Amino acid sequence: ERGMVVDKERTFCMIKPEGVARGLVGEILTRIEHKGYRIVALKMLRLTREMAEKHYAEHREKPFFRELVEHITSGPVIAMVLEGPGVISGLRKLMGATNPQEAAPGTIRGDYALETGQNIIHGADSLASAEREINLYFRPEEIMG
Ligand code: RTP
Ligand code: MG
Repeated sequence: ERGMVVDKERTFCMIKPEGVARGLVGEILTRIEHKGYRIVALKMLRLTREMAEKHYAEHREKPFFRELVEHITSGPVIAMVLEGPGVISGLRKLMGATNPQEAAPGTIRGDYALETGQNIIHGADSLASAEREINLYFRPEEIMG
């Protein structure tokens, strides 16, 4: 049935190194779970340069790419798959704007960050990105049905 398919929407989410280092993992997971999204996969890992370059491939030509890869590989991150109705755009709303100075209070970036390069959390920005990123970090058997 169509409703079932929509409820099973999945996205990829990452708590970036500064979020882990600052002890915000519990707070962020709480917000995600209280909203009603289901965590269906979760791991802590440190990205290799190769993984980081794949993850942010869309930004390869940007002036900040080098800095971005340095940053995301600088410490352990939490990678997750989240599930729920409208979770791709819903997670982006919980995160707030890319520049935390423009992110609304009540959002994760709005409440806990001040710099674009230290904006704590990543979320896939489309269905295609979500599928690509989930496959980059997780094998099918690591995702709970
Ligand atoms: P993300 O991919 O990390 O979830 O962030 P986003 O969609 O909100 O923003 P995006 O445009 O995809 O940028 C990816 C990350 O690159 C860093 N950034 N730096 N210096 C700059 O102008 C600049 N612009 C973006 C940020 O850390 C951003 O999250
Ligand atoms: Mg992005």
